[in-house]
Amino acid sequence: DKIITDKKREVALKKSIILVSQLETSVLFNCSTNSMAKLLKNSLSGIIAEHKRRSPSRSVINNNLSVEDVVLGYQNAGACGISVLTDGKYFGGSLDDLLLAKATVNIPLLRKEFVIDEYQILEAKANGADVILLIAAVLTREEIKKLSEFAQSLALEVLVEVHNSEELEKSIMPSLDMIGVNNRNLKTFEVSLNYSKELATQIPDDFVKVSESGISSVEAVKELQQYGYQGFLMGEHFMKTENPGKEAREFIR
Ligand code: IGP
Repeated sequence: DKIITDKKREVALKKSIILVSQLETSVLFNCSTNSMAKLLKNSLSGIIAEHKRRSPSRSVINNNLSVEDVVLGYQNAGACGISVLTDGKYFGGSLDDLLLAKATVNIPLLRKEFVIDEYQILEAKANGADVILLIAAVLTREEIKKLSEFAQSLALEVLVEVHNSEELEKSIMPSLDMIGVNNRNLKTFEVSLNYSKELATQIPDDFVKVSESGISSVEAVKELQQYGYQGFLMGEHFMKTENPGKEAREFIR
């Protein structure tokens, strides 16, 4: 389903315009201030907590909790933002999860998705996202530029995810807000915080540095902070518990 026809695109654009105008006015007015990058810069903890039911690397993580309970728990814990998986096939998520999260909390939301087309960015905006993710492994430099500039034009922030120095070099451009290093190799699922440590010095200071995946201790966060990281994207460690918000509190000062 990678092919999106012009007709589909046109319909989606119309739908999105209607959906955006339907969002509460407060949501629209908050757009410019709901900056995840700014919150991360000003936070001592920098936790971006993720809502994730299952994953290809671990199958079921948590199927019993409601989106509302999870995201409210994260917000009450003091998270800087929440990442909501909207991919259905591999992660059991949906755009409805994102919209429900938007209706429940007011901290910035990241649409966690394999974005390859502007259509998905409009969907993100229409369903309450403040930030989109672009995965450098599946995009060319031209695509990253086109998609990030489109997101910017909708007042969305952009987190670009990289896993090695080639992906990082290809991605650096002014239309990004945050650069995330994924500690998990998406092909082998192998996880090592060394990816973040090794790439840290190569990320220009203009971008908020985010370390993603495989983080499960306060010590690991503190160590990554020494390397200049201000954001920590954590999912499984919280979601595998019965009370993700409570576990998140252990990480937030
Ligand atoms: C969270 P973890 O190991 O804490 O659950 O990881 C997040 O980084 C991970 O879900 C993720 C992801 C992705 C998922 C990072 N990049 C791209 C789907 C697509």
